Amino acid sequence: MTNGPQRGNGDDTGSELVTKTRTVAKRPNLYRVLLLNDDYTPMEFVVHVVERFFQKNREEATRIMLHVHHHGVGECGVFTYEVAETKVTQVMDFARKHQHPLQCVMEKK
Ligand code: TYC
Repeated sequence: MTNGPQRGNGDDTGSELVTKTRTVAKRPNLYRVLLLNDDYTPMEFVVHVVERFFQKNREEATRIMLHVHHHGVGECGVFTYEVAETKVTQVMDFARKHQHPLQCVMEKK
C-alpha cells in the first residue's frame, strides 16, 4: 500500500527523482461502550436507548438489555475514541432528560 506526497527534488530541471513515502496503517485505539445496570430505569427505556443510539433492532436491543440486567454490565458497541465519547454523552443526556439513573461508560479495549 502506498500513499502520501510524491516528493521530487524541486529544482525544476526536468530531471526529477520521484519517491513515494510508504505509510503502514496503524490500528486505531478502540473503546467499548457499556451500559450499567440499576434498579430503577425501566427495561423498555433501555431497549429504546440501545435501538436509538446503537442502531440495534428490537430483538438485539432486548438481548443486550437483559444481559445488562442479569450481569450488571454489557457492551452496546465498539468505536473509536471520539465516536464512543459521543455515544456516552448522548445516552447520559437522554437518560437525564427522562430522569432515569441509567449509566453509560466507555472502556479501552
Ligand atoms: N434493572 C432494571 C429493571 O429491572 C432494567 C435495566 C436494564 C436498567 C439495563 C439498566 O442498563 C440497564 N427495571
